[in-house]
Amino acid sequence: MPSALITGITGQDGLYLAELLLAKGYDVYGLIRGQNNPKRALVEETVPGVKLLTGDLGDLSSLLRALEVAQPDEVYNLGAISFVAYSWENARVTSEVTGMGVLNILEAVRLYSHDDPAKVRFYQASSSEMFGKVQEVPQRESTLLWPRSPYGVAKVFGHYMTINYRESYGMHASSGILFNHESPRRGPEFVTRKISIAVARIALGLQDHVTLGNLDAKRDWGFAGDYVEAMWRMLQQPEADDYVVATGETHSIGELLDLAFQAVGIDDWSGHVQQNPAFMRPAEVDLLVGDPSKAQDVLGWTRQVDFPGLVKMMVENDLEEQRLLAGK
Ligand code: NAP
Ligand code: F7E
Repeated sequence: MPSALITGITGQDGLYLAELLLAKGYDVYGLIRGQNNPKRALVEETVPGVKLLTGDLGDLSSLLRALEVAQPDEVYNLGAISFVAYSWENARVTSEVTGMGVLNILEAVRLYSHDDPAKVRFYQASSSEMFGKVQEVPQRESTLLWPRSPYGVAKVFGHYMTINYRESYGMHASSGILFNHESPRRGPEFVTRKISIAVARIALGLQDHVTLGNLDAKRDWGFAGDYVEAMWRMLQQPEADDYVVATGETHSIGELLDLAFQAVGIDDWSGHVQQNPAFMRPAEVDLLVGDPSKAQDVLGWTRQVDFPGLVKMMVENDLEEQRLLAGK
């Protein structure tokens, strides 16, 4: 039975990846931080087959201990401070976890695999935020990186460190440059989930409006369940490499609002949406849209859920959740 260790097990992608690997017969270990992590119960309930190990990406010795227990064939480094807006106010801690944390886990894997550098296959969760001020459209693996947020800068560090460990030590270390991917498990601070929760609550008469920032922002949004499949496929390749994972389509916040409100039968949402500069960012990324050709050709990966299907899935989930919470 192959074994895998996932950092970021309490996050959106950690849960989907754990489900995928358990279904494939893996022995799955998840790294969980803190003495009383509030999301432990969620992980235990959603993926009861996962064995939780305590550790933190900032603590090399905890990572070494986790590797010794899990004896993994594959390590998926999904742990990060991942909210871009937060990264401007907390640039230092974002750099330490999202950037230096990658060095810590790479170094732990290198030390653990000292007898055979390719013993463990390693996945790094890189991001389209690394493209920032985009240098070409669509963005592909060879596009020059120009990050526009402390989060993006930290991800660039982790991305190049992963490539450096592959080239320096012969590690099987791959980096997935994933564009935005969403789901009913998305954190409520991200715009898709913020909107799906608000629309559900508006439809149920629990609130009147939602306050957003830049409505002109555009993103290449896919479904997280599809994207963890690409992560796994990367680690099944004979050679480690880097891949863009995206839909190849871009949509605005306005289009997202159209679809979300349509899902609850509201055609004109103008009275339900307000704007507040507090949700604007010091710098925005430009036209983010990825070219997934390499992932399609080499990994045989294709997305299953399209943008309207994703928005409908999220709003329907939040209608159900908010109804239960409100006792309706
Ligand atoms: P997420 O829901 O925000 O999850 C982040 C995870 O990182 C959580 O489990 C969190 O644990 C953990 N974490 C935070 N600080 C840590 C630390 N010091 N040590 C160990 N773990 C720590 O993120 P996601 O959406 O699942 O994304 C997974 C990864 O892909 C992240 O690296 C993200 O940056 C990257 N990514 C995401 C997207 C996307 O659109 N979702 C796109 C590209 C790349 P706690 O619960 O304890 O805080
Ligand atoms: O913002 C605009 C905002 O916070 C999307 C992370 O997973 O994907 C994610 O980062 C857009 C931005 O995601 C609000 O200005 C408008 O242009 O949902 P988001 P993100 O910043 O794209 C990348 C690929 C990652 O790697 C990250 O980890 O939406 N926007 N109004 C707003 N965004 C938020 N959050 N809230 C608003 O009210």
